[in-house]
Amino acid sequence: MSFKKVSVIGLGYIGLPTAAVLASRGLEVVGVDVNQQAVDTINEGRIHIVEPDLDIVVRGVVTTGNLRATTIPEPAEAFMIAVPTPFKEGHAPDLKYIEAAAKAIAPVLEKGNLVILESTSPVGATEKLSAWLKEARPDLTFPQDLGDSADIKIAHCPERVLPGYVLQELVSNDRVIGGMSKACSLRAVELYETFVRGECIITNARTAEMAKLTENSFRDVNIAFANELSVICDKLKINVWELIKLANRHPRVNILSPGPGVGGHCIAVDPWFIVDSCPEEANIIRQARLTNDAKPHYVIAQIEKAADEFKRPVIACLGLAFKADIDDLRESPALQIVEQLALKNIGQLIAVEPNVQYLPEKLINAGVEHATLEAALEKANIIVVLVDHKQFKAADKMQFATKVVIDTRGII
Ligand code: SAJ
Repeated sequence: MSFKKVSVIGLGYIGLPTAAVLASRGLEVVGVDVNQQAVDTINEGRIHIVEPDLDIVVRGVVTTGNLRATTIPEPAEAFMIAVPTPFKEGHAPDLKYIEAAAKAIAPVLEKGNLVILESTSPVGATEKLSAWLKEARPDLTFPQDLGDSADIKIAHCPERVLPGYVLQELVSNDRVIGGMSKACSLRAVELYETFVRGECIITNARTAEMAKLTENSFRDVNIAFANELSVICDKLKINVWELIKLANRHPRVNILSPGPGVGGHCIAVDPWFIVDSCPEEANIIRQARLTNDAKPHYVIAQIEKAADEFKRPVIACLGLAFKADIDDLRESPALQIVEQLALKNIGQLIAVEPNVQYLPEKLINAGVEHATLEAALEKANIIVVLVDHKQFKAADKMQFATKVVIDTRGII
């Protein structure tokens, strides 16, 4: 039986694009979020996040009536949970948003429903979700007890889209579908096949959870290798960018790029879920996190050293976002570096971030100026490249010739 009405819980960077794409396939989609402002914005056909082309798709599906947003869950045939899974103190995963989502949808669950957990989750989270649902609805049966014949079908289908390319990757990426039983997986595949052109590959819920964590840990370990190389090369007076380019000529070597640290809410978070589950075993994974988290401090020390050569230098920091060509400042090493520099009072700070209208309040209060690239280049003694935004890559590099440049992204 094909799906007619689907509910997406959590209308953020993953939930909203997923809801919009499902709605664009003609399904009735009800998006649920606790944030009234986000709900109102979406119902006006607008969006509260930045993602290329998402505004056009949302406007279209809200106009046709295929997508509407609400704060109160209502019955549907399938529920897709796309809420955040941050970590608590000590890097233990915090499942409170999944638990809240489970409690919110439990009253409207009906026999035959499919519940999908899309949020990146530690191994065992899907089983916990099912246990929370069972606790709230003892009148229904669940796959941990009755397997294929349970009333409710539950699966973990981790999102794997890259911010900035979400609309393409939602459709083109392969999906890992980890059902709590075979029937759960098959039902979830039916839902994903309404919009995914990639392959839907079936496994169990625990393997699907671990697959997502593994992908992001793999990338974190590889970036840590590049970041460690950059520090080694500084000491040995070797240009790390040239070195990596040369090493990558080897047919089986593919080193990623060093940077000012690893940001975002995925790669800097998910490896900790593995470390939390297996603290004795996950040594390389833990060390990669520590190496990447140490990089912003290394960059700050480099800037302090450069500033020492001036009386009170003007320091222009290019970029605040956690990576190129997005507006997302959450968990950004660039932002962390500028915030900490502001506390050190080693000069006048200018931040250039073309993707945001205003600087975060913390920076405004600390006296950091928000300027255009041109204005910053004119005034600055020291230029620190923190993000490889397209505007910075396109700048005339002669403008940097007379400045002290600390280029954490290798674009100059
Ligand atoms: N970074 C580097 N050097 C590199 C690549 C990245 O320093 O060579 C830094 C970036 O600047 C950024 C951080 O790493 O600060 C993370 O950026 P990213 O582009 O590697 O990844 P995210 O966080 O935007 O998205 C990742 C993706 N995962 C993988 O590529 C394995 C995406 O597919 C996931 O869906 C997403 O995490 C997620 O939601 O988990």
